[in-house]
Amino acid sequence: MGYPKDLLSSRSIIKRGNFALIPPEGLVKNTVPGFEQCDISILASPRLGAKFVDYVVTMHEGGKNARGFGEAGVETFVYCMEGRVKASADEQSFSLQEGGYLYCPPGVKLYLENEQAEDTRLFLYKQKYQPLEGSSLPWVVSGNVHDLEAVDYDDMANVKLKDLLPADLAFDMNFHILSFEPGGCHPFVETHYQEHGAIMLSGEGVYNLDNEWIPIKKGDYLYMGPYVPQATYAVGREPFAYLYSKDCNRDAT
Ligand code: UGY
Ligand code: MN
Repeated sequence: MGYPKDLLSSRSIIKRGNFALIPPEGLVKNTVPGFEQCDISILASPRLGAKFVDYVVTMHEGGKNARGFGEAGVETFVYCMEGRVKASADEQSFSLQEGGYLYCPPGVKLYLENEQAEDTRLFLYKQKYQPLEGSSLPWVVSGNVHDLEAVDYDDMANVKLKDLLPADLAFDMNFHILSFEPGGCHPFVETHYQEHGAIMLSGEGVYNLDNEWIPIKKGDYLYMGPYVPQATYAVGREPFAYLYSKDCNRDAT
């Protein structure tokens, strides 16, 4: 017989369309067609107010998605948080380790296969692609964040930014990593049209969302809706870093 954990408190905060904090201890396993030998949890989705869908996936030994992920007109992205996965964009295959990622444009399906006997942990994303008249379609992109150049964020030497996808109008969104040294912070409280899904990769901080200060740490997931005021301070002993998506290169609709 199992015993309940703590039913008297929860760190989850859900403000539909505004922001949400989804900690790992509250996640449930979902069945998503195509994923076998995988524990998969849906994070932000249109039901929460997001235009995209985010997931965390733990692939066990033999874990795979052989059906292909991504419907017509949908772009997909996978990031390896731990382990090793074979990620394919149709016939083009990549072996992703920690920090490795693959973007598939609309019309290209994403196939996944755990390459090791141990578990592999992934962050997964999909969104309906917004074409731009007169522009070509985006293309398959793969890389590892450890090979990317980090730039100072807004001239702040203790905050670093990495862009994972090309700065090209063909792309309607990008993934970034922001990393704050302990004590590092945003230069101001941002308020913007774009939305974010963000998974905390390391460290801990205190996040201001809609003028509410919320403790946050590695493993937590944040949804930040359009216009939600947002800023963070890093605390603790190691850099506080997160991977996040941001829509770009399109006019407001
Ligand atoms: O790019 C961004 O909008 C980013 N600085 N937002 C955030 O970290 N909440
Ligand atoms: Mn932002």
